[in-house]
Amino acid sequence: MIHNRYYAEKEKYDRLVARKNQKSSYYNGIIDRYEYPVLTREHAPLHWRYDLDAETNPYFMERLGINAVLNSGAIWLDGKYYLVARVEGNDRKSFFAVAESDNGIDGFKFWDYPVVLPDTCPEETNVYDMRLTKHEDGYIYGVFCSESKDTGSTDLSAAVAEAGIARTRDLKTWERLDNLKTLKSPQQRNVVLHPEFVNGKYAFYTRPMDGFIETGSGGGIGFGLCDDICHAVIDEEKIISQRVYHTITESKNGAGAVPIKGNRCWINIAHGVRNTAAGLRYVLYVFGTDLDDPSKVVAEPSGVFLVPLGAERTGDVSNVVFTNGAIARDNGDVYIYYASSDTRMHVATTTIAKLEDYLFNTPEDARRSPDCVKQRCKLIDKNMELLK
Ligand code: M1P
Repeated sequence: MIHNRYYAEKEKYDRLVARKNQKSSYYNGIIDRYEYPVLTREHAPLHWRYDLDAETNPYFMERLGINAVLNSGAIWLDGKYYLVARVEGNDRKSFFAVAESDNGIDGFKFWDYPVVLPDTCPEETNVYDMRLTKHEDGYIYGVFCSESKDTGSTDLSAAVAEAGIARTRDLKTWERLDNLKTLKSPQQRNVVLHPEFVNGKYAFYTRPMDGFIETGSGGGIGFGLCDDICHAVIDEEKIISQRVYHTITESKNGAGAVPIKGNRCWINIAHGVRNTAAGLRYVLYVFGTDLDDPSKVVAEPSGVFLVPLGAERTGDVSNVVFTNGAIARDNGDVYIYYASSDTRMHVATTTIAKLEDYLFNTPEDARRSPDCVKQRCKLIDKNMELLK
């Protein structure tokens, strides 16, 4: 028999899923933010967490709790918005699960079962942060971090991060391909597959790293080509977006959402990390690459695009915003899905026209305070004339 308490909890759950979201009062002319997160751990269905049976669960306890719902890949498919979320159990292991919504800003509901990826890597301990690429070859690819214990180290926490690759046509049945091999980089995280062939090859954005946490000599966002997606190997990675001293990418620089094809460039929404006395701070930034040669940066507005604000600033890993999914509709509307503090998912909306205006008309980083003052005084001078 189903435990009585289930019905009360189910009512709460249904109310949460049905809750309408609305734009917050935040304004910067670039993005709209929303009042509520779109996915939280409370969005995980009750039947994933509780044994509903009154006999075997007399206290109606969570048996397999969910700790967080975060970094989600995103895709528009057959009239619906889908997120493939990173769901982290109380046991710290992550898995992927599909949530769908009719409008992209509220009503996200998880499917009854999580994604069951073929278990092809016995050494793999954890998977997370899937980027979904609708590729021109007809498949939807999920590229994600595949983490294993570093058995060559005496440090218990030492791990190895690689890029796992799976593909599907419907988000239901998944085929696992070989992990990406980058011959010159020992570890990879934040790898993204470009949606189009480049010179007839599959093109990846990479993030070379010396170790699991520190990127070390890894200079930023790399770009590399490969012939065979089933056994993907990249010989050469070209760093297209460097880490730079005293900028938001000083400590780490990683690709985020799959690039969006604009009218003037590919729009890349990425994350930059800097170190502070309070630990690492993750923010989003945007850069544009050439439509014919996505390894060539053509627009680099300075500074942050989206930062953690208010309640977003706290969570399991505080002071973090992270994106690995955005949806661009044919009418130019863009939905950017981002996680705050490794805990819950939000949406911010904008348009391709606004993103391109931002990309090409925001001044570049002047790199030094005196030059930044000059840059600001120029803007103030112009405005003072208008305000006279
Ligand atoms: O904790 C913040 C983020 O840390 C990692 O990102 P990066 O590889 O750039 O340091 C990722 O593990 C990501 O999942 C996490 O949100």
